[in-house]
Amino acid sequence: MAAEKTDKPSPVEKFKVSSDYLAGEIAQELVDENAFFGKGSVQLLKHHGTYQQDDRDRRAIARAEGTGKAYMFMVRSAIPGGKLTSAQMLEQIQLCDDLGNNTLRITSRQGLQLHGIVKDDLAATIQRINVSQLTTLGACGDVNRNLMCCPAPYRNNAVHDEMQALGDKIAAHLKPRTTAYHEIWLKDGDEKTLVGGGSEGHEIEPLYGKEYLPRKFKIGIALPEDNCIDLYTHDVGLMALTLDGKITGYNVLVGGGFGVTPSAKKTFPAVGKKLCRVTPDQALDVVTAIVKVQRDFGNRSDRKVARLKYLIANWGIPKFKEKVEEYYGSGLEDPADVDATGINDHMGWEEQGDGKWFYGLNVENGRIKDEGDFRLKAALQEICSTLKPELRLTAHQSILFCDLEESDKGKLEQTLRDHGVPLSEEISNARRWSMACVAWPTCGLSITESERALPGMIDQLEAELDKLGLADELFNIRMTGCPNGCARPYNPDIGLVGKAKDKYTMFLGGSQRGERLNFIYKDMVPSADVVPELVKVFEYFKRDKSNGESFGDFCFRKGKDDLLSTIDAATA
Ligand code: SRM
Ligand code: SF4
Repeated sequence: MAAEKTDKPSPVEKFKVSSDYLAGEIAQELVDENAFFGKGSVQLLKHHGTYQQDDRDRRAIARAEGTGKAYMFMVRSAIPGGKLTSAQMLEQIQLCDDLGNNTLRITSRQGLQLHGIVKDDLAATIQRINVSQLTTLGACGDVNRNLMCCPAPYRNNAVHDEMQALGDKIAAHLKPRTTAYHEIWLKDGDEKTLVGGGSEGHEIEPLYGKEYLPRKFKIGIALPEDNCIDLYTHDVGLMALTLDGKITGYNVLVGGGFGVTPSAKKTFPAVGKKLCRVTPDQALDVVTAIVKVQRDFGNRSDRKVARLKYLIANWGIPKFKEKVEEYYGSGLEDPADVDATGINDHMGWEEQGDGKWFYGLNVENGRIKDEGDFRLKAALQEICSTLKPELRLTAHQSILFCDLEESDKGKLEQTLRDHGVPLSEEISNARRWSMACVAWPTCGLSITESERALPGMIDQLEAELDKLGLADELFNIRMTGCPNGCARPYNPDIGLVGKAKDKYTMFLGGSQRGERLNFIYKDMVPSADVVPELVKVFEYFKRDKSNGESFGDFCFRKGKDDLLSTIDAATA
């Protein structure tokens, strides 16, 4: 599936190449009278961290009124390891109130997204994010995306700080260097060097060149005993190997990725495979070599099969490794025989190892909002302006308040309670381990509801699990509004993927550890039947699980045929 050099480049390739390093017509179109950008700019804008969208809830009304689409923009900040200050969070919240749709969203890659920005406010939004010393550059587009890293601020040894430091180094190294970002969005006098790009000239795109990468590229760093960032779903996953509290090296996993087009048989989800083992000193250069191999050999004619996972499926690991070694300049050690053994969502109180504390707050589907008695946005504003903790965003769309004193604990909990925000400890396992992508009304690709549908299903599931005496069971459930997989639904215990209007494909048999794909249990399940269908499987699980077996491991052991035939027989 690797493209032949003679294959015609895809239209997006042409837009990139002719854009003078991502400038294109964006600056001119930004000030025209339209509420939207043209086709080429829409593609280029992604590299600047913004997507043109329209309010899909309003489409029918707009059609009836003859007013056309209600255009608006999603603006994504890339935040390596999800590490940000209280002041930066306060500015994003202020932005969502001033210019967005009054909500802010923590993403499944430890980033932040604003929705509902109109074109006239786009530049001001990006400027304000930059002034707060975050950036949207490279948050989307055919470049390295937000780098994920275990966010837990453990300080009993240097392991977590070292992983984050490596992540910061890789993220900075792989940032686009184009000056177009600064020229288009930032005002004179803004701190231009703080945001990743340089100001030396366009020839300084030494890694990406004018074509950038064939497709998005994702990198994550985690530990085998705590795969909280879902390492196997990344183009490149670095699994830290430790001895006596020190990082001795990293196992490099390659070729994970979840986007699928069910009608195109050539597409598939994949979990990363072990490539090699590197020392901490080698990690940056080996990752860079992998990026360069994908840059030079990834498919540039068919974007459906342009991710690294297709190059690896086409070549196989030995050939891919050989090429990486050639680009790196020497041989690479075989990987260690280590796999993920566990996961920690880092919710609740934990001592950091330096006498201070962090608190993990579960944020349902990452949406920070004030709605009725639930006032998370106001609670965050108070916490960030009084306690001023350092913050970390998790890969589960949640938030850690870090570096707190023992004496801050009461104040933090009271602030959350005063604003109607349930503490993580009060949330059921089913809800705490659930995750949904954005989908309607902003995502242009969504087929079904996701973020707005999952909470209601969890309400039902909680009641059913209580009845079955399974409320304490630990399993993860993830929903997406289409098969692109933004909430990573192809490796958890339960995956629900929007397939047709109000219908989902049900996947079972993954695990919280994330190391294997789940399988399709039933297709085209109407939303109203999702929980009843799950309950039947939970009933079987209750009857037949072996000691300590998790729901996902049980489904995996039984397999699809057994699950279907046994459950059909029991309900006939
Ligand atoms: Fe995603 C596209 C939202 C994580 C795979 N994703 C989109 C777009 C931009 C829709 C579009 O192209 O028009 C969605 C914007 C919705 C909106 O209204 O905000 C969108 N993706 C998200 C977020 C916000 C989901 C969330 O609920 O948190 C996540 C942002 C992460 C970030 O901060 O960078 C998000 N997307 C993911 C993940 C999970 C991950 O990276 O850990 C995946 C699966 C892993 C992977 O990349 O393989 C993912 N998104 C996709 C794909 C399929 C890619 C593919 O290889 O085929 C698309 C569509 C595409 O690229 O063509 C997509
Ligand atoms: Fe949109 Fe599909 Fe991603 Fe959900 S999975 S945010 S519906 S692209």
